[in-house]
Amino acid sequence: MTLTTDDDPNPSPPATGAEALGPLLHDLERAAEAADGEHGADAVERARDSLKATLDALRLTPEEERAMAPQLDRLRELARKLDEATVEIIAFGMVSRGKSSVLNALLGRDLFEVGATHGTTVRRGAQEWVEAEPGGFPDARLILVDTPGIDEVGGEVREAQARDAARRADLILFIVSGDMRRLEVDALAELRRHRKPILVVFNQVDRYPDADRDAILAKLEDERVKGLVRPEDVVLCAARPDPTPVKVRTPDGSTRTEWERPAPLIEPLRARILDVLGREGKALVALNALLAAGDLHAGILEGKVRAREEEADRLVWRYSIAKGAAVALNPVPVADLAGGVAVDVAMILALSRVYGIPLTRPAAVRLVRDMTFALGATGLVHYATRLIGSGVKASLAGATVMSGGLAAPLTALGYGAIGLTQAVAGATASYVIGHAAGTYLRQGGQWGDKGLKTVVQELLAQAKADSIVDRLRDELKSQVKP
Ligand SMILES: Nc1nc2c(ncn2[C@@H]2O[C@H](COP(=O)(O)OP(=O)(O)OP(=O)(O)O)[C@@H](O)[C@H]2O)c(=O)[nH]1
Ligand SMILES: [Mg+2]
Repeated sequence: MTLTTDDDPNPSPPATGAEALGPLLHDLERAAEAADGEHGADAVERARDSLKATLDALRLTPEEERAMAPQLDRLRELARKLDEATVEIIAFGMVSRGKSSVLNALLGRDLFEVGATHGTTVRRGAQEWVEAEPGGFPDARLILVDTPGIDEVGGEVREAQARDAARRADLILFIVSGDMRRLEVDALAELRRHRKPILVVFNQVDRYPDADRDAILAKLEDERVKGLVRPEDVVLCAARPDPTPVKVRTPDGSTRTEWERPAPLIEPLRARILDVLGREGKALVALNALLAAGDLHAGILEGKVRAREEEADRLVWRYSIAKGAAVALNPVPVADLAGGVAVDVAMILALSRVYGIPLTRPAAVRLVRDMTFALGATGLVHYATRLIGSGVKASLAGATVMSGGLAAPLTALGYGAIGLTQAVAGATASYVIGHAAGTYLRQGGQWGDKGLKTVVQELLAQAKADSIVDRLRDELKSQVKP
């Protein structure tokens, strides 16, 4: 007897859409190259095409569409963002570093709320930066995004919002106002891991005497952010300098001291942002969209796989119970515990549909036969016989099927009486056969390196270890009543 069914009509691999990831990753690499070179010009275009192809190739069922609506919305949003050439520039950092003030200074208007108390900004806010136009990327729509501080006490949700926004952003302005704290260095390192372009903005420099400022700047450029940002990406700024006393001459000729807020020092930052975007903007936007799309796509595929596995588990369980009940109601010799082959064949055909690998009935019959043989050899029969020998046998004489409790194949099998133990052994056999078939189908219709016998043995051992046998017995007891 053959133990493999690899000679079955060659089943096609499951239509998970996994193949769609190929081109996406390819484009990702090319966009990454473009970000380093001068080929950013058509990177946006390519990213957009790739994203659309990815969306088209997902081929989700309506249930999957519903279950993964948020991820799909994000993917569509990314496509839209590319269409509109939207560039998100986000202010990120600890509370009261001047995140909102920096954005206001860039805008030249106080559109974001500023406050001396920690935690003034409580949610993400966005404003279009209409006046700015990066040279090499004239059709870009620049959006300035404000976020809550990442360290606010009790502000875990806000912190999560800020981090999420940072992961979406195309360019991050990491605002500090002095030597960096541990938390800031860690956050910076995390953002770098997401391959985000970052400018470290040393704000509030008006508060430091020149010597202190230079010392902090040297430290920032050197030890603290070494390897995380280039020295030229650390920019000095005074977005909202403290008011200073100025002498004003009154109409009567005398002088009076008034407090006035000096003009912000923002030009170096503005120039640096536009310079970065002018040179790398398109490639950055393309790369960022593809990175995000890659994550989302992987998540969607995982979701598909998870949903499929859950459906397969439910299906195997249902058929196992049906099989147990079939055995309970039809006296079969102990040696033929897999009697009710019809149930197993129906189960495997149903499973093959779940995994998108069409199996013919003869192929399913052959699979069941081979697995049953391997199962017999692994001692399920002996296991059951031992149970029966030790007097566990519980007669279900005159059993009737509880209405609605069992799957359809059962009703065709008539009523009889036999021990619960045989029923449990039969159900366990189906359970193992079902999960073994799952392994076979998941591998695209192959047993793989382990081979059929090892797969079956391991699953049987696992079923015993997981008290599956007890659970099957409990459910059979409640479903088949004398
Ligand atoms: N001296 C000085 N003060 C500044 C500067 N920028 C901001 N500030 C002050 O710092 C305080 C906090 O500014 P915000 O812009 O609200 O800081 P934030 O980081 O947005 O704060 P949260 O929203 O609470 O996280 C305010 O009192 C600002 O006036 C600056 O360049 N120099
Ligand atoms: Mg703020």
